[in-house]
Amino acid sequence: MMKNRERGAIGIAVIAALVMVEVVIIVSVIGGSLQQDLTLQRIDTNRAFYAAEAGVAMAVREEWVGADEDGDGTVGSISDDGNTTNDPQIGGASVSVSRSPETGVTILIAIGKAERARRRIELSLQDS
Ligand SMILES: [Ca+2]
Ligand SMILES: [Ca+2]
Repeated sequence: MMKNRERGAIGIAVIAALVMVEVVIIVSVIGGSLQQDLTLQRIDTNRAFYAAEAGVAMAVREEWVGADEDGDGTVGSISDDGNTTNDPQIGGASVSVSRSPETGVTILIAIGKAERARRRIELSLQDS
């Protein structure tokens, strides 16, 4: 028959093992949620980039046809009116493109935004 002391020692060992299992589970859950957050951040970054790319394509088209197709008042800029609420929405991301003419070159700067992610594309157009 076991003595009370031995049973006590076994009980403490079992409790210590359960605490270790619990720690392992908590660490894996926290690690999993961090990984999930990183994945969401990567998705938002891609969405912001594709929105910026689409904005550049829209701005280049305005330059190409010589018309202000989005009606923001400038040929070659997209929704560059200081109001972010009316920026074009592309796949859950938004974009605006500003245009700054320099000597011999026009610079288009597209900013794509999706949640916390931002992507910027700068394009230089040589004047013909
Ligand atoms: Ca425009
Ligand atoms: Ca705008």
